[in-house]
Amino acid sequence: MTDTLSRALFERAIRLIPGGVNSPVRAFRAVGGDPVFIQRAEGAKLYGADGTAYLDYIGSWGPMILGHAHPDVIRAVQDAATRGLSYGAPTELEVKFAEKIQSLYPSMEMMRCVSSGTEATMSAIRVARGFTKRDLVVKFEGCYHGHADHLLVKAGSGLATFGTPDSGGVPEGIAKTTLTLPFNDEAALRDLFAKVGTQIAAVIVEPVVGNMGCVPPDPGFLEALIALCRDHGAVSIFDEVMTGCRLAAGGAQERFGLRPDMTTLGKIVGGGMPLAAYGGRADIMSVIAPLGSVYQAGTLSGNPIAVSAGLATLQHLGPALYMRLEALGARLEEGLARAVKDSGATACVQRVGSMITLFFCEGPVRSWSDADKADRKRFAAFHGELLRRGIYWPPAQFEAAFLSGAHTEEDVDRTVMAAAEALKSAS
Ligand code: KE4
Repeated sequence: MTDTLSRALFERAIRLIPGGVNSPVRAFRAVGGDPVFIQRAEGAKLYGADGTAYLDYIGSWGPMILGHAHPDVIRAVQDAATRGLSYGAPTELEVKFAEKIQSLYPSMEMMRCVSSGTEATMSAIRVARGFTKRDLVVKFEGCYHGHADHLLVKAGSGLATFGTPDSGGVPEGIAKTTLTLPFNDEAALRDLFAKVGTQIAAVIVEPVVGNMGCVPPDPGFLEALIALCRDHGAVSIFDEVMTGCRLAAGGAQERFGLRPDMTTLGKIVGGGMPLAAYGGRADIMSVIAPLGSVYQAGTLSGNPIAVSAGLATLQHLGPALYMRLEALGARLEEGLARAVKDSGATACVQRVGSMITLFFCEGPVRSWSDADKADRKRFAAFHGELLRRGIYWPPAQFEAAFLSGAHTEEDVDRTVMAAAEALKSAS
């Protein structure tokens, strides 16, 4: 279902932009129908091309934890813009940003700004390879770390065999340097380290997975991952692009009391502007140019407008916000679980903080092989029913939905009611 203005815009867009979108998930291919073109957003609402208001559970795929167009963030951007948009030279803003990030992420003894989560993870892995002088990288099925070649890799035929490309354009030679294991499979990780531990440069993980839907770590899994890396001289990388400042101001590592060797951040830290970062132990980060031999650079890295938006966002990440997000998240989770039960649908709800997913399969979902059982068609029907009721849920089963500080209890109750109707009519 789309408004006629969105439809007209989509017809123009598909002539010039592949799929009519600048990022694939926005094309609604997983749920059918045409994407809604958005003209503006405020608080917890998106407004379509025809002015229709939608309750937003995407939040720009994570960044908008305060809600859209927060006055302090808008003011910071407007104010910064009057001093010019980009200098290509160091600024006090970047120092303040680095100090703020380190206060939230003590494991990030040194850090560098980049402009996207992909750049952050790509750079972190290059640094880990340069520091360890090893080639192999381990990731987990169902985790997404951006679109760098060596991260668009799926598991080979046997468990933990060399990776095979998960995208066109990725050479076999690059894919084979990435090994893929099932998330939450500590035994498989232990076994892999026993076999090739001396060749592993890094293990990268979403500490709470958002990219197969919301999948929490089993108790002890992350602790074992960090310990195995330490014992074998590999670098543990928490990809907190999504969980950073989402699950706590200090991300999953604060929530779980963990200290990875490196961390990548994005999304919320830029407040909706193109800003991301990677960092970690000072000895590891000392290999980066101009200090060391590992090269990484960026014209707009640490851009003053983006950093101003980020700093204005970070200043609002206090305990009251996370208490509110936890309460709203629990209310939504309970309501959706009740709606699933009442409808008799085969589905489960999984949540950590303000990240939540309704899977159309039996729970619990602990890994990609569990998530892959989800009924995509049922999800697509559910999504369409919600959209018709003015609820903009992520247009893909394998994505997390997000609450913001701008959502209200009434918004959540309205969403639960719409979901109950959608579950009944989509069954
Ligand atoms: P970006 O390059 O899109 O800024 O970040 C890549 C990335 C890295 N790590 C994690 C854990 C991520 O979730 C992402 C990007 N997330 C997707 C949503 N699942 C962004 C939305 C999109 O691709 O359009």
